[in-house]
Amino acid sequence: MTQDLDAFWMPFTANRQFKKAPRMLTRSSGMHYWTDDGRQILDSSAGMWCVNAGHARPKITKAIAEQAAEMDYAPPFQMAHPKAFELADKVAKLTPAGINKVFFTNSGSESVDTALKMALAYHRVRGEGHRTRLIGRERGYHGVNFGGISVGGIVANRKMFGTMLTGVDHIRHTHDLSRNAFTVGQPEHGAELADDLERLCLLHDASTIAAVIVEPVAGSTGVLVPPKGYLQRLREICDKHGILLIFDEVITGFGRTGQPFAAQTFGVTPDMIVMAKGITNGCVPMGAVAVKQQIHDVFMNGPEHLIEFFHGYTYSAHPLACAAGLATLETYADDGLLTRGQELQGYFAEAVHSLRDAPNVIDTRNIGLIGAIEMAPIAGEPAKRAFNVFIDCFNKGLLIRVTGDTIALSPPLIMQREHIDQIVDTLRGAIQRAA
Ligand code: PXG
Ligand code: PLP
Repeated sequence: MTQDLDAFWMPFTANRQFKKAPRMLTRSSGMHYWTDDGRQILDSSAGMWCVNAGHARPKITKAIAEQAAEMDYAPPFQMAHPKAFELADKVAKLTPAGINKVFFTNSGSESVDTALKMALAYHRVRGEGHRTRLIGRERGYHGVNFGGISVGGIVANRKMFGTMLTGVDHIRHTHDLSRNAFTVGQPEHGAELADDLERLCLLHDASTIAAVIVEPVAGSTGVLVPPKGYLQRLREICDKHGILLIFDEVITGFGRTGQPFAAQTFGVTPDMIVMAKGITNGCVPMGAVAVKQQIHDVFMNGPEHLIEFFHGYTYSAHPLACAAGLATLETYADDGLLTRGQELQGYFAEAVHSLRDAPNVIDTRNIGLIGAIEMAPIAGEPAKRAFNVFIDCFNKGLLIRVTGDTIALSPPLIMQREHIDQIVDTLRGAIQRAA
């Protein structure tokens, strides 16, 4: 390796380990990456849950190139460009009925903080400024900005950073291997965990709570599938107490669970949907918050020449991102990808659960085209076993994501059965060698 790796402080990476034995990707197409030494790597994580249509799709790369040549940038404050409206309209048509206003950001983290600010401001504009509390969930991941780590529930992402947002509380997570291990699809047990929100309503008084934010399927903490009835129950409690329900669909959006959004898969409509990643197939950074009409409408008062919501980013609705987003949604439609999970999830589930008898596997779980294999940690060395499996797989031509001792699978939605077979065969070998 002749390249100097010194200056780049890598995000969420074991920097010293990486720089001793770098894993460099230099090209991608369809289901695959290629490394700097020319090896083909099967992508079982859609990059990082974002390349849902597979890599280097011609329609998308062409749209980005053309947009860059035609208009590189347009100010999004008090100015606009046509593709921003076109993309907002197309995104709104994919979300559940009633959710039809779209605010653009550049990432999932920015979308989360945007949604939290919208929720607080919404109540204030309505004369309920006493609703200042935000409720998250243990093991939730909502990005890395201060709002997101405050409502998030991952200890390592919070403990180094001092005081979080005040007035935040958390409901319990739903992960329960004692009752639900090796469940295919949604777990039977745990709907009652939603009642933990009632506990917080009693503790704080519901009139102080602005919003609850949850991932329909928690991704980053190891694929936690919601128990049957759980999300319905959360919705009921929020409705009863006038609390906004925010779904963070950064990983579940754009076809991952067999519908455009997990809200549709689970039949529960939140008040706001946070999205990112798949909105541009990961090609250009972009995020968005989609909200119900009435949330938007309460802001539309006061003198018409005044700004209604004091929030936005230099790169909100960036022309390259909008061009990529429009081409991405066309590509999803061309290939039927937003519902393709429905035909493939049975085969995928069988493959994932076939690993239940591999050494040290303590759970296998799945929903749509998301799979997870949880392994018992090596005594005294949490996360080491999964990391060993990750390195072994990479050396054998497979890219996986691991979190703690859980392997998370979320391949591009274009995958064929033979890719699923290769993923599971490679994993089985690596898990055996990690025993
Ligand atoms: N919310 C959720 C539910 C996410 O999964 C974010 C917010 C933040 O998005 P940005 O674009 O700011 O990273 C995410 C991101 C993994 C993994 O392997 C998942 C994410 C990011 C990195 C790794 O589980 N999700
Ligand atoms: N910091 C400074 C000094 C700025 O001027 C701006 C934007 O104008 C920002 C931060 C925020 O940057 P962005 O809009 O890209 O989030």
